[in-house]
Amino acid sequence: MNRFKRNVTTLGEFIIERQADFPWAKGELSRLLLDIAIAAKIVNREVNKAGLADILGGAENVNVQGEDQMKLDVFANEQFIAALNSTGECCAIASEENEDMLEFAGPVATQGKYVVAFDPLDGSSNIDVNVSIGTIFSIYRKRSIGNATLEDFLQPGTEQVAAGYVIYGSSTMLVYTTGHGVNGFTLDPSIGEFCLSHPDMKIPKTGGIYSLNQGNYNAFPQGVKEYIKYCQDKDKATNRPYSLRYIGSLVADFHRNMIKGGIFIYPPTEKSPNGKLRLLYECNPLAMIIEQAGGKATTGTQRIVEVKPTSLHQRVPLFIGSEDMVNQAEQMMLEFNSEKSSVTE
Ligand code: P6P
Repeated sequence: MNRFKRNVTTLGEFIIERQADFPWAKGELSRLLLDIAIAAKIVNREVNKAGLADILGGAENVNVQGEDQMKLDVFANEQFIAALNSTGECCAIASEENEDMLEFAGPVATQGKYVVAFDPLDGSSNIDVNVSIGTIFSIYRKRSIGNATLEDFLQPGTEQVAAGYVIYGSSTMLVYTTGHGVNGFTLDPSIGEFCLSHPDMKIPKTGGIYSLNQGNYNAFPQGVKEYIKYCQDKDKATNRPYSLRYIGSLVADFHRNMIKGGIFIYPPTEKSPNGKLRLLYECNPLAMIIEQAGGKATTGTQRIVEVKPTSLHQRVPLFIGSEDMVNQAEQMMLEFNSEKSSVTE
């Protein structure tokens, strides 16, 4: 190996090399992605010492979801908002932690070309038990003339210009797509850089892992119950029974399936007729990533990225992962569920 050639590609180098993919975006999208990465490094630093700092425990606030806001949630939300505000490219954001969209002040409000929807710290209930958690983000071009409007956030997932997630786990990774494949970068704390570790990620076409909260079994639609039985049946030819793995942290369950193959399902239940997960900043970005990696993402009856959003915090059922496994689950939803699973609020 040439001793004068570095064998790592940093996120910054990679984004600049790939700038040619976007003749229309003279570096703005690159700047946006790099600022998101900076916020991720700052959040990572706090996540890694959450057990030490007094950052654990409820922040005495409750977010729009009615969930206790852990202090790290609030911290992460503030870091990503500050990072996106500093880019000069993002004019407004929508966050799981904020009831309404937030428009940035000054000239960027009208000159900024992008809006970003994000979940700053998904799976935060796992923070104090040291389980992997994550950030998920989705980037759209602003369509409105002048200031951003709610409509700019209610574009279908097919209109995303970029999507990604950060997983704060045994290592910290940033995985993103701009519609030209999926690439994963692992944070090297010794140099404070995300380095290309998983080029051109592809999810296996099938897998041996199914991931859902079995505790809700009695509330699942019949099609999901039938699919669970299918996963548990013994069949050598299709390597069944599959293994049930459920971390309870979406990004961690999703990332495991990206690497090993598998399916993650958050179905409709009586308590949550449209499932629990949010279309704008959880399902759509992960759906863009999985499709770019050769997988599939549906509501059980409709392609996730084709759902027309109607509100910022809209929920949809989510079947996502290896193409063959999602097809099988969808087939059972079609066969055993007479009523279509609706995707209204
Ligand atoms: P349940 C975490 O609270 C989260 O939003 C996702 O990260 C995770 O996939 C899901 O909820 C787990 O929900 O109902 O199985 O505990």
